Amino acid sequence: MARANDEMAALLDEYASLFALTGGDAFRVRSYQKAAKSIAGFPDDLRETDIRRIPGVGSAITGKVEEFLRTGTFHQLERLRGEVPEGVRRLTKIPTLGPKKAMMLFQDLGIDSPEALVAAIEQGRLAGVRGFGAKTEANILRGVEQLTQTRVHAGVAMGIAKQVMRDLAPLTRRMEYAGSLRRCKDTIGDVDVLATADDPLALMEAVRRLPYVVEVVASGPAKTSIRVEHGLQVDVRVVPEESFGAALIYFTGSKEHNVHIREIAVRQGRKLSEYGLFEGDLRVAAATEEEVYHALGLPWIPPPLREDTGEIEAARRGELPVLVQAGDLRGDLHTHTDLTDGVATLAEMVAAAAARGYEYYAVTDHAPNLAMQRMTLEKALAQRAELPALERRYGLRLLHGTELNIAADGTVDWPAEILAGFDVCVASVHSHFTQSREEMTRRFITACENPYVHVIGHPTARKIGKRPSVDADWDAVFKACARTGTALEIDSFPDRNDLPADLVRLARTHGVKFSVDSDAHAVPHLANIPYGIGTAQRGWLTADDVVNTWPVDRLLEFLKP
Ligand code: DGT
Ligand code: CA
Ligand code: CA
Ligand code: ZN
Repeated sequence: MARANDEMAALLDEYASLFALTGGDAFRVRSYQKAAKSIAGFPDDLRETDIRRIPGVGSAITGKVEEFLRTGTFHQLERLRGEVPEGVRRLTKIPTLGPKKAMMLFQDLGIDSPEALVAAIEQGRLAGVRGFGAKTEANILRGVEQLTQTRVHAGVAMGIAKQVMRDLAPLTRRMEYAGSLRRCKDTIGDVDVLATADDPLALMEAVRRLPYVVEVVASGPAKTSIRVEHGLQVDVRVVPEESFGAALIYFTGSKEHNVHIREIAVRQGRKLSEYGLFEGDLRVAAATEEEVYHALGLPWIPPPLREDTGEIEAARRGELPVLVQAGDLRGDLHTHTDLTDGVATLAEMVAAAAARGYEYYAVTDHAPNLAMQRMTLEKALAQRAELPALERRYGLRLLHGTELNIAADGTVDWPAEILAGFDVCVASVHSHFTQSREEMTRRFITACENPYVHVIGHPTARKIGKRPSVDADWDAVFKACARTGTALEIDSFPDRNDLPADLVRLARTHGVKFSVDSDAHAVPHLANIPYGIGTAQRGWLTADDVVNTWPVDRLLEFLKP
């Protein structure tokens, strides 16, 4: 539970902004805000304090505090909450809109939520409204996106999940993360952890006491939800040992997958829940996921496929793909060194690649057109000259590559005769992100048609939570990739995870091949590969779809111009 002081301060702040929105006097708005600050910063608990001793709290606010201590709220706040609907309050928080314009939209046009505002813009209903030009509308749409962006990328969520699980391990028998994290989604709303424990109450207590807890959202005998850094919530549930498998299926989801398999159970005259598969009172299966799926007449379905997008039908027909695994990779085709913007030397990167057991490894430092990297042909050739000695020393095949820049017109940094000297060329969009769909599509197709371009690097160029994907006719781009034998990269950096899974699956239907790479700029980045593999799995890829699982001879054949 939050401290009473913090709760009261939050209510007063809310009251201040609602008071301002409804045309309240600015002087009083400021006095509410000052009182809120003062209460939040007061060292003693509100409940055990003479409220009048708190600086900035006059008689009007004392009454509100006393009412809050009795009822958990105060009536003036509730009245304003009634006047300004919840959706309008969210509307006023859109960073690029501001409260004044938000209230104007509500009062004059009846727009009562960010969702309604987006719809109005999309339907052109704001055209001609004073102060809402095309540029403002674009800014508002971005602002709405920021407002609703509460998900974190899988790297952040995985780091926290692993930390929580390490810290709780001594109190648990079994523990797994479930939810979207286990399904290998690229963004995570909250982390779900399941555990079995000899002393569930002690485990719940330990969760509440984790040193990085920002807020205990809720805590009971079987579930505790905490908020940690980045505003991320972690749900830890204790489940019975004998139904761990059924619980793992349930809390792994997705919800759509769960609904579908529950229907299958119902058609069998059974009932499926997080406690197991039941015939009447008889528990037919519950202990392991395999047991539950088999009892439903299905093989075990890998979590990344569990989205109810055809995996249940495929499972029933015995046609689930044998998904590519991290262990299938024989090498990495996109990595950097301190010759450009990496932080490790070539020798350090190669040593780390060898330690991972790779059979081959491509060094692909940036090409000259990314001006700040100060790359030159001389530097690239000098790097190439170092490879044979490192190859002998570490016993793996080194490929000399480069990461080219796809210019606005689809051309790349070097002419054919220089490109021909590289074993592998990754080509990526690093500029002109906002070209029109037509221009961007043509740009990618031109790059694909360059016989020396083997892989399109981080194809959408998105940075999760920071930069949107570029806009292109992906069907047309993927057709060009298939036709020209150009692979698409799945960049494993968790803030990129690019190509995203839905596009991976689409590209596969066009017959495109993929390269799951680290894009490492430092030794630890080589370990990001599981994020890219998770995305490949969500895209239904098998090892054969991924060129860097292939033996080196088959790969070199693919890399011929
Ligand atoms: P997230 O957290 O938004 O990234 O996505 P999930 O999939 O982790 O969703 P979450 O945390 O709300 O719930 C975890 C799993 O629990 C979800 O994938 C399926 C299951 N679940 C939650 N609510 C329901 C529900 O109402 N019905 C069913 N069938 N399953 C649910
Ligand atoms: Ca979740
Ligand atoms: Ca959850
Ligand atoms: Zn790049």
